[in-house]
Amino acid sequence: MSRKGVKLLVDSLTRSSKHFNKSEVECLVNLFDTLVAKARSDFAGVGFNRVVFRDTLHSAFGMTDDVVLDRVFSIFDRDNDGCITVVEWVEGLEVLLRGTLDEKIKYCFQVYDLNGDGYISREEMFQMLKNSLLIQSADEEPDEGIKDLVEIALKKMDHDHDGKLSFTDFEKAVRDENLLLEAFGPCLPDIKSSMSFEQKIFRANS
Ligand SMILES: [Ca+2]
Ligand SMILES: [Ca+2]
Repeated sequence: MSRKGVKLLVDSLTRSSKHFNKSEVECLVNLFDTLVAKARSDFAGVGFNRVVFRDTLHSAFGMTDDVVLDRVFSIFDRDNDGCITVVEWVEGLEVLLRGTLDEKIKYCFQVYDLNGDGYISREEMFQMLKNSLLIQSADEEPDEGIKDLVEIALKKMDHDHDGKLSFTDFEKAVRDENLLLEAFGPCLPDIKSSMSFEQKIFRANS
């Protein structure tokens, strides 16, 4: 892209950005260009694919869970074409790094709603909890413990008692108790890795 093109892009992204300033947008566009160059010819010049996305989030934020990373990719890739464009990249990172509680509630709900049908089902809670807990647990019968956790979560969060969590259920529960935001497993960068990411990426211009 020409220098003028980049400048116009940065200006327009800065205008639409809720939480990043101009120099931060510039840094993220530079990082985007590096990633596109790494992504070979899949989406030449336009964006990068799932593999590059996963590697990047893995090394930047220590996110390793494939189920979570696949969901995060789908959330970033809003038009569902398998390619992360510069707009999708900046707007996605905005929620991860600077999101308000509202934005994060929406994001975490989308991660946990694995099949995207608008509800977090028992099975989805089970799968998420199993993924995030098994790594730490040496228990020989972990499934029973996880089933218990699912029932506890439903009891606490399923306000309309239909056996699954709607967005309204989830939102209300997290507003009452913020710690429930990542109730079914980590899906946001922890403070330490997001701070070091910002230091590394935004340092150039600040
Ligand atoms: Ca896309
Ligand atoms: Ca679902």
